[in-house]
Amino acid sequence: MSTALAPASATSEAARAAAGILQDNWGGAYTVPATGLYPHQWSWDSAFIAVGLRHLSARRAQVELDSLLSGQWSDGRLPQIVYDTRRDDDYAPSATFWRSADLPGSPAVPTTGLVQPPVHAWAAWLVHSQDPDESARRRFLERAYPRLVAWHRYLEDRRASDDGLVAVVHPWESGTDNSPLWDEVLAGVPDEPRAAMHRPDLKHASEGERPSGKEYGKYFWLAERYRDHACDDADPGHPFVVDDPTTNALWARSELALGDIAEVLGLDGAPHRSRAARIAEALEGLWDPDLEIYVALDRRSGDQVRKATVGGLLPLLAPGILPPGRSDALLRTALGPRFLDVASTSRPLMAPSYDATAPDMDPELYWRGPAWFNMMWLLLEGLRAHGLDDLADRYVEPMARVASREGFPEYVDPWTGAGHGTRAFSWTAALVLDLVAGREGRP
Ligand code: 9WN
Repeated sequence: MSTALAPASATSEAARAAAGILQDNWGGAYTVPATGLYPHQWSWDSAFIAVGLRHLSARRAQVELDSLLSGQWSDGRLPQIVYDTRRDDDYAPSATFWRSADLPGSPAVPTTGLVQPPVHAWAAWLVHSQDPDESARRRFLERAYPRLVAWHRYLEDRRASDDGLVAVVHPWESGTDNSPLWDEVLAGVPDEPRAAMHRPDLKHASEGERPSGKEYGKYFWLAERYRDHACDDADPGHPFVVDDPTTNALWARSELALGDIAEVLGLDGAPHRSRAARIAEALEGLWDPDLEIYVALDRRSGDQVRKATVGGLLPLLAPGILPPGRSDALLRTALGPRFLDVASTSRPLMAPSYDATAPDMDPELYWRGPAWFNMMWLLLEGLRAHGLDDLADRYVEPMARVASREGFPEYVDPWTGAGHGTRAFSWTAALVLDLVAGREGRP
């Protein structure tokens, strides 16, 4: 089913260009995030991509998620990357680095052992809702639901601790790789992996826009350690175990979606809603009353990492289950000078990934300041969940214009919109398409 887009306007032009990018990056069963920099299938990328693809073809959006779910491990984990072995030299760490076939419970396809934030159940729900008939015809939810339940069970059984929150064991798992939230914990991680490190990413984005060599050394060291412990989460000496606000907020949001999916399938949605409420309660352990935002928590030291990042606003996605007053406080932070700064004449076009008032905020450096389209899409969904549709709508056209002017970049300077990272980036295209289709679909 296709959504008719309005005649020639800046937004419909952007939507047309976005559709072209998704076509170019489509490989038959999934969409690569970018043909040069990211030549495999990525987990949360596929979920965001499916949200946009549903406007072009509900069937293709289902196939995108089906193909990611076919990379699931027997313990339920959905891997961060499903590799295309034809491109093994073009991205590091590669399938050869992970050797997933040697690990117990790995799937038939080569993958990483790490995961990414659980946005999939929500994406599956949105894909289904776009065309429920096509979804029913292809038994999409029947296939996806048990796998999504197993995925959430993996998170709960293997990654949640007594605090009720899921931990990430590598910065790549957060999807916000070099966020300032990880600096303190990474300080104790060695930066020299045993194997030689290869950086094909630097062929596609400049050094000043990517994590540093030292950070990469730590990323590789942690990945080696996790792999060499058979990707077993019960490794008491693993030095990076952190409760991440993005992962936990999306887990709660996706549990709510599992409730909706269960009901369409004639099952009981209540256990999913209760679990979502428990996650929201547990999120209180990440609340920073001074910054008025959710932060990270280092499980090893028990200390909070007190920095304001855009992921800390994402509990806005689960309004009904936050404690009284939290939504108001979070909205103050979202709309205030650290992020959208709505009262200022120099307000950004999109929310920065990191506190605009922090002295080390860098508008060009990856997850340390630039604005990302997925985070802004999530934040706008959070505003809509609070009835702020008019405000959210105001961002759609400027975002579509910037994306199109800059060639659908991976991330942008929040104020000027100047593009950074790779171009023709799939989730930028998909989410612009979704924003435009959503706005045009509203009266
Ligand atoms: C590591 C694919 C991925 C995104 C992440 C983003 C970036 C990879 C990298 O690209 O991470 O997973 O090599 O830097 O940070 O969110 O999923 O687009």
